[in-house]
Amino acid sequence: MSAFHPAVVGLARCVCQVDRPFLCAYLSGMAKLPIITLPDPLLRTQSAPIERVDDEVRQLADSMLETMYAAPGIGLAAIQVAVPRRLVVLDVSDKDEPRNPLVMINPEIVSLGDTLAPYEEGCLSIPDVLVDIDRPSTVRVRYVDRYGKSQELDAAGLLATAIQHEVDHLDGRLIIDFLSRLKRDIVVRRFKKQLRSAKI
Ligand code: GNR
Ligand code: NI
Repeated sequence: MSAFHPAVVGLARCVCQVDRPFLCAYLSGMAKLPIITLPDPLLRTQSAPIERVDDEVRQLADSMLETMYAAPGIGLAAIQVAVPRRLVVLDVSDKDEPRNPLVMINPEIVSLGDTLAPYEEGCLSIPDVLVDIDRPSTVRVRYVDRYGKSQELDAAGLLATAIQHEVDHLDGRLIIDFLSRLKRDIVVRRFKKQLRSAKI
């Protein structure tokens, strides 16, 4: 079996360059993308910074937003659609409110508040698992927006939690890493077993 997710192989093949998945996604007119799940080893990779915000990056961001809304989810990191680049999308608005899509390129946590707040976190790459995590309740994040402009945002509440969750993805960190080793191993084994039974 290939070490890469079929989506990546497909993207790579279309221009024969693993480095340009954005262009490939754009050319293939992709909209809703497949979300990779545990135990896919890609989820543990360190994502690389985006050097230039071009139409391909914006197209990928739009496809990720569409994927996130369809899931539905409140955030999505590019690695979850098998693209190891530092790009995340977020929208924590209620479903009866207007949409408030956020695109963050190369997000960096500038500072974290010193009070922790608990939240029961889920992850689209680890379906049906919830993990209680205490994280700083406020965060200041610096990022590049879809127009290539540097931005700084102070977030609190669910947005602060989601930003930290997404930045963790870019560094290959998952919510199960906040569990004890025993509990984490149980979850990982369950997903490995599911994958085996799905293949037979
Ligand atoms: O949809 C999601 N909900 C969520 C709930 C609590 C804390 C974090 C999240 S992010 C998650 C989508 C996801 O997996 N993003 O990476
Ligand atoms: Ni997640």
